Amino acid sequence: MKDITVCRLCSACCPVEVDVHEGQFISAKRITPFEKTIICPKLANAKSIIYSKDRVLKPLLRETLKDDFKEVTWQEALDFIAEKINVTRQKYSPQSIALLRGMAADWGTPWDYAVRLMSALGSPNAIGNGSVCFVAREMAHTYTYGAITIPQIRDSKCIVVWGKNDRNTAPGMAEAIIHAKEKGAKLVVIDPVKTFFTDMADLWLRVKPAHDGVLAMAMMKVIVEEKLYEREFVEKFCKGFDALCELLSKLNLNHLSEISWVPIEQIREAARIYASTKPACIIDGNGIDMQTQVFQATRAVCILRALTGNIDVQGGDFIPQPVPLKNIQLREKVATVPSVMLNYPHFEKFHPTWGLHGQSCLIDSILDEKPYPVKFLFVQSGNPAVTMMDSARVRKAFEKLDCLVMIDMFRNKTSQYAHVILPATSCFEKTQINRAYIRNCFIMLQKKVIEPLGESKSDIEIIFELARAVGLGEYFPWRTVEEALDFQLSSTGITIEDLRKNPRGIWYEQPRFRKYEKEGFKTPSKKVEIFSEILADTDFDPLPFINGFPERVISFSDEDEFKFIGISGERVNAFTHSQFRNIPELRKMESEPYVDVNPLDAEKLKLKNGDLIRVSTPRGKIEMKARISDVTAEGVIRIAWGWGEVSDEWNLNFLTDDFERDPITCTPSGRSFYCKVEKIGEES
Ligand SMILES: Nc1nc2c(c(=O)[nH]1)N[C@H]1C(S)=C(S)[C@@H](COP(=O)(O)OP(=O)(O)OC[C@H]3O[C@@H](n4cnc5c(=O)[nH]c(N)nc54)[C@H](O)[C@@H]3O)O[C@H]1N2
Ligand SMILES: Nc1nc2c(c(=O)[nH]1)N[C@H]1C(S)=C(S)[C@@H](COP(=O)(O)OP(=O)(O)OC[C@H]3O[C@@H](n4cnc5c(=O)[nH]c(N)nc54)[C@H](O)[C@@H]3O)O[C@H]1N2
Ligand code: SF4
Ligand SMILES: [Mo]
Repeated sequence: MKDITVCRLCSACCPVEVDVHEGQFISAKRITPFEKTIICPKLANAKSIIYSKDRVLKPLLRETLKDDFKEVTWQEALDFIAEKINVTRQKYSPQSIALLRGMAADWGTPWDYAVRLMSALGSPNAIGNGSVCFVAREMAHTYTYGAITIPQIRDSKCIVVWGKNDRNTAPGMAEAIIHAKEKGAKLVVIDPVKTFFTDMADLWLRVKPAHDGVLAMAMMKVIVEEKLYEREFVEKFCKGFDALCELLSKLNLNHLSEISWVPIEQIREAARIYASTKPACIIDGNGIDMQTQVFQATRAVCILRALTGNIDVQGGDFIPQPVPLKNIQLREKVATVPSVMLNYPHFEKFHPTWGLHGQSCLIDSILDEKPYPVKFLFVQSGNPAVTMMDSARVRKAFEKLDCLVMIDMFRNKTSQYAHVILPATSCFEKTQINRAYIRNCFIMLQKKVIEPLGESKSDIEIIFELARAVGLGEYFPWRTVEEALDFQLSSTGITIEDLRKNPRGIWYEQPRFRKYEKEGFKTPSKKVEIFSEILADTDFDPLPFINGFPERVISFSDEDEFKFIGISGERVNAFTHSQFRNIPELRKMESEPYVDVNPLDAEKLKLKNGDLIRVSTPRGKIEMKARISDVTAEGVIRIAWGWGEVSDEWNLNFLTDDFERDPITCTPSGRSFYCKVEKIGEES
């Protein structure tokens, strides 16, 4: 039997057709409108992931971290959790209970239920990892145009790929880029690393890691000085253009070129191509997200779109028309309770449902007990012991907790600090509405195609169970997940039944371009805010970098010993972050991690391919084999990402820093840091 659903083995959220036989998952393939398609190895091996012998299929419990886990019934696990929650509430406060959410369980409807549970408990501390992922980017877009824009790649004549590698991370987007390029679109790629797309590009700007803000300002300077901007759009629909011109006039292009490592001619060429080829879109990605100045750097990129009038036009960057689901998060119930993120008030509030994403603050509050101690933690669909910056600090914090409850399909390094593991289903064993499909006027059901394995339950059902166990069942009156989803959908006129009948999705409304002409933008001034009205009365730059570029954008830059810039490495097709190294078919594709070293550096360090090297920072060290290649520039190394799940020696986040953060979005630099590289062994 064929069935249609959404794959959520990574955050690309691809629509897929699944072959199911006698209730067993057999295979799946991506649904794509393009002729040239990209095979996803994770999906190709989804069967091995779903039926992996490592799946946790019953609740696991231990009284103390010294004990071994024992299989228990759901009732026993829930009773244990309810007791610990009650003790925490009495001894400390409801807000000493927190929930930390990884990427996997979806920022769609499951997140709403997790937040609702925390609100009902009286804690504002449902925290996601979006400060290092796309949420910081989304805030920068929102402060500029009122929403995050969506690149209209297929119809674009000029595509700027800025810190994104869709070939490995979002195959549908990559296929669209390839398609547009074949139809004649220009491709400009901004990346410190050589990738599939830099090889295909008309122009590749090898920017210095974390210097995207500088580069964006330099491109703006060219566009303004050469009068390549869209005058009518800027005059009618933007606020702050004069202030921008004044700022740009003070910047020196030679200096910007020097600090961003991009030759002046390339800056000019990129600016000219982007500003004069219409329509054009910019695809911005995690290469900019995980920087300590993500907010202003992304704002600068956003302003480039505005200057060229590429907003809300076909083939440009579209302003989405979200599907208006009911907001069920109950955050109003905890509105007066300070969260652990109280030092980042803008980030906490910029979006009605994204919620809180300063995960670093959670670690602060466990360790420093300010504004109060967090003592009880749920970790849902994440592996923070590996994926959060400064793993040693994170682990020290987890050791200090009274209780940690994980909700996951597998054990992982974070399990070392867990008292309970509640077994979650895989994405193919549950029904939910996927966020990717409600942000933009289109809605598709991620539909259960096989029954949950063992005693595993979907993330939403687990929240229902937890609520009932702690006496908050009244907040979750729905008998089934689908009934709850229908309640959320009731404001749209669409039902789950409609979505089932239309498995390929439903347009809530057709996309409308140039909406701003009638409606304005959803910003305080109703214009594109080159100059942010919200930030005008704060200590933050209302215009990106109006008070200069931050001196230090890469951690540890003032330490003499640490000469190399380390970049957190490629997301390879076979894995999602720390996941799937336990799946033999996928592990065969990438059996061990490497540090990519430029040949000039290899010569200086007397390194051969396969030699063992130690990479260290003031935070810690790792050891991996060297791979000599020109993917990075001289002085820059790239360290394979996600391998900390296999071994602590390979945990890149033992090197990263969690103290220096973007002042608005709390984002630490997981992307780049200064480090020391030493050879410690010959090729084996
Ligand atoms: N240095 C550095 N740090 C980084 C990054 C980097 O590139 N460099 N990347 C950052 C980014 S962008 C992100 S998003 C984070 C990712 O951080 P995490 O979200 O912690 O990453 P994963 O390793 O994917 O862990 C996901 C966990 O969820 C489980 N899981 C999978 N599906 C489900 C499900 O449906 N339900 C439940 N309950 N569990 C499930 C998996 O078994 C796994 O244990 O890491 C960030 N950290
Ligand atoms: N296979 C696979 N797919 C995934 C994931 C996965 O783990 N594995 N994770 C999912 C998640 S949660 C996310 S957030 C997305 C992220 O997906 P992407 O946004 O594509 O992120 P990355 O591939 O980490 O990095 C993108 C590019 O940024 C470049 N880069 C590094 N530093 C800089 C810099 O300072 N400036 C610029 N301009 N570029 C830089 C890198 O070299 C890389 O080519 O992928 C999702 N898809
Ligand atoms: S890229 Fe692969 S793993 Fe990620 S959602 Fe798409 S099919 Fe699934
Ligand atoms: Mo992410």
